[in-house]
Amino acid sequence: MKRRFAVLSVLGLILSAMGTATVLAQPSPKTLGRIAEMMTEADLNGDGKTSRAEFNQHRAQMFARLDRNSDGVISEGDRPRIPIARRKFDPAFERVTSIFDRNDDGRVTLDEWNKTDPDVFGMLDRNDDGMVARSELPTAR
Ligand SMILES: [Ca+2]
Ligand SMILES: [Ca+2]
Ligand SMILES: [Ca+2]
Repeated sequence: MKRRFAVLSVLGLILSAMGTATVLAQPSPKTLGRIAEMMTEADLNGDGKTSRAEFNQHRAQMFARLDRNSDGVISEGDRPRIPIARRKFDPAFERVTSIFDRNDDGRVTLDEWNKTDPDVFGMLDRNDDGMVARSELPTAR
């Protein structure tokens, strides 16, 4: 069983995209690419649009991947033993805790994870139909 760490880079994308509302208001080309990539990844049924449900499911999957021991919390206990895996896990873990660990206890609960601010999806869904279509992505001209 090969645990792919692509998901961690996707997570990095989301976290970068989430930085602040300003990031989305005046995104750099790099950020635009990341956001587009993230929304494409979250289009789980491949219909070219990402629904909020798909977005949430995608996020739940990411939480599950980081919560390696499945105790409902992303914490030190999830750090892989294999050094090469750890090198990839650590930066993601640090980013996650720095953003989501609201009560500063070094752990990110599912509750903390779900309280993201700002609401990236809401900002991307410009016509407010609960879907983010490719044409709504900031990369689209
Ligand atoms: Ca879809
Ligand atoms: Ca855990
Ligand atoms: Ca916490």
